[in-house]
Amino acid sequence: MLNIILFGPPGSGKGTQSEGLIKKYALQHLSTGDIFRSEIANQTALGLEAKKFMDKGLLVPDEVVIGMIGSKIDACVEQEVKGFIFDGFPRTIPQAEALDKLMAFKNIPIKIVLSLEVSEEELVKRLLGRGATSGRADDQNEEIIRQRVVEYRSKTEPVAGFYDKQHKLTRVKGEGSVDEIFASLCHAIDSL
Ligand code: B4P
Repeated sequence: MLNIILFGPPGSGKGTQSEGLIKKYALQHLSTGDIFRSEIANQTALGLEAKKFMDKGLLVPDEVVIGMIGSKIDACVEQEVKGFIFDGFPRTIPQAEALDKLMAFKNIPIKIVLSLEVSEEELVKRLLGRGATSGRADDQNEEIIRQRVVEYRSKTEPVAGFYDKQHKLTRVKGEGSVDEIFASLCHAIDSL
């Protein structure tokens, strides 16, 4: 199974690049951000809990995220998918450890972690741009966007080191056109 983690700061293009990768490699997309936004739209208990954190630019607590992703993986494995693309997950070391355990138990390990590298100024510019048109609450205020970057630097960036130690991390330049970045990601996957 081709199991990929698409990693990077908020606004680095994980959602954008996932769209092309899913089509090219026939993968199952699991985006924790998309799942939370759908739960919020449906006003479920999970959505209401996640919203409290997302609106402030904070990460949703690990126990909420890990429980949710576990049941989504189980549902997909039953459908015999060709592989997963994890977009926006794992975002903390406990999430990475939980995912490793889960995938080892199912004997479907992570093959590659692709890290999109983008400067903070470019991230803020992209997210404010999206906030102006998408109505996404967490993209509308520069202070909240910068808080998301702070969360990323303190809690998420160490996850890159976790996978580097396993020799699974590939860093990819995340600035340039969407097509150029897509070509770099495909090159890394095809070199496996
Ligand atoms: P996510 O939904 O994961 O979103 P994101 O990090 O903001 O964006 P992404 O990197 O996918 O950027 P995109 O392609 O859309 O997270 C939202 C929130 O959910 C988090 O802050 C957190 O609160 C919560 N959450 C989610 N997962 C969690 C977890 N595991 N644990 C705890 N909390 C969790 O691109 C952004 C913009 O850039 C778009 O407008 C796009 O058009 C543009 N863009 C993309 N590529 C570009 C390029 N090459 N050039 C110019 N613009 C580009």
